[in-house]
Amino acid sequence: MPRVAVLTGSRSDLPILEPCVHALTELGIDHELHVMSAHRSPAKVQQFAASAADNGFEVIIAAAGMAAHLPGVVASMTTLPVIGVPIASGNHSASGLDALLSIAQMPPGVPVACVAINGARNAALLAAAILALKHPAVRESLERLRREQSST
Ligand code: RP5
Repeated sequence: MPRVAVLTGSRSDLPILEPCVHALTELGIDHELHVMSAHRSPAKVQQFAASAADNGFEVIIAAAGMAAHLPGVVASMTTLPVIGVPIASGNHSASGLDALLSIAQMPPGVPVACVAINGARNAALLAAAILALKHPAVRESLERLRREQSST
């Protein structure tokens, strides 16, 4: 089965990522969740990102708040698609607008797809859409989910 890496900059981000993990599970997509910070543990980020493709990951979801450089740094070290989730983190952030701009405003050459502030579920669904191009089982799961949400 395809594998998705879900990375986030702090343990404090984990509650916001629950809908992402839930959706990946719901869709039957294997995933791993890791906490690593582009500024507090850059060596860990480099080690993970540079070897992610060789380790069988097909999409990376990277979440961060405030300066939110994790998604861009990860994207600089891999050609795997990277989906960024801007986090509105506690009392420190500018309501997540800081992270949104940091993630969305990647300079040309190293793209990061960006979902809404705290848009963790959509990050999972976008990862599924990418995987569905290659994995029929994921496409079927995604189509089923769309049918279900259309009927409510
Ligand atoms: C970012 O800084 C993290 O992604 C988090 O959203 C924010 C605050 O981190 P903590 O101080 O809560 O660890 O790197």
